[in-house]
Amino acid sequence: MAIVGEANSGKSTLINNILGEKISIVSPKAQTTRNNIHGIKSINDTQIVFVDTPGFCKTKSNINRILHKNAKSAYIDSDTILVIIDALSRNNTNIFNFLDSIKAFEHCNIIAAINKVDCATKESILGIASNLKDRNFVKHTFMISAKRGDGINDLEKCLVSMSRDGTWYYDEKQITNLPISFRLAEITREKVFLLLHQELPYNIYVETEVIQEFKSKVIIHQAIVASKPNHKMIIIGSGSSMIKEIKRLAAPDMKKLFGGKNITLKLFVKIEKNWDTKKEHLRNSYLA
Ligand SMILES: Nc1nc2c(ncn2[C@@H]2O[C@H](COP(=O)(O)OP(=O)(O)OP(=O)(O)O)[C@@H](O)[C@H]2O)c(=O)[nH]1
Ligand SMILES: [Mg+2]
Repeated sequence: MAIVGEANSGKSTLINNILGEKISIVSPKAQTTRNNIHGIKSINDTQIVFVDTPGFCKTKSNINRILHKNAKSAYIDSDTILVIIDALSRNNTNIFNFLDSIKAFEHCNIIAAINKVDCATKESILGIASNLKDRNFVKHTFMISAKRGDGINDLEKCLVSMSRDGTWYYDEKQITNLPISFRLAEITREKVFLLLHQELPYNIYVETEVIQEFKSKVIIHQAIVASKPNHKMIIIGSGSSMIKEIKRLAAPDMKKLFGGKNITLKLFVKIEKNWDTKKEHLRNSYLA
């Protein structure tokens, strides 16, 4: 099943909460997620594959075009589409237009979740709920807080009840389809999203180049690939302060992926002009 919605509506937060482990990075900035990220949950004899997708956003960059293509490839073939609506958003026209555009998808169940009810006003929640009520092709509506976990059990129960017979795609214990190199790159990219601002986070990608795993420690070599020389300076920071901070925040998250082994993170910053238009770099950044 695909989780779709506008950028920043809480899709990745939801998938992490459902799985009980952080598989998809989260930030207060729009367009954090770039790929279709599979989170797998096996409950008794049912396996649900949740696909987190890049959020819709109206910028005209090349990356944005790729992100929309990625999201579409996830929901177009899904048996269930869960549309997340941000109750804190001032304008939900786009997401309702999207909902109406999938009305004719007769092959799949369409359900909706109004997210961030922990912070939203009653008026906003009820306004969205009433707009959803007018759309009878939306089979169920949930009010949730992806951050706090409110309403998530009911949502999961509903998904289990809608599941169809078929073979499992993944091993019972597997929780994601993502290779470790990608998960490590995403951890670093998340820290760049948290620490740096304006257009910079959108103009970088992170590539895990080497992972050396020993008995009690792991050495990870990564490149942060930027497109402009001044971005490289900002990422490094004065006296390397910024890159040190990125490492300081990333290493503990990486440690969890290696059963608590000590992490040495070696980060380098490279410049590749217009990387988002070059095939090789799009492949390295898992975008193509
Ligand atoms: N108050 C509140 N904040 C939330 C909730 N869910 C998510 N957030 C916050 O909303 C912001 C965006 O969350 P993400 O999970 O990254 O959103 P997303 O939909 O995956 O965003 P993109 O990847 O950019 O499409 C973060 O700051 C989250 O902490 C919620 O239930 N309540
Ligand atoms: Mg996301």
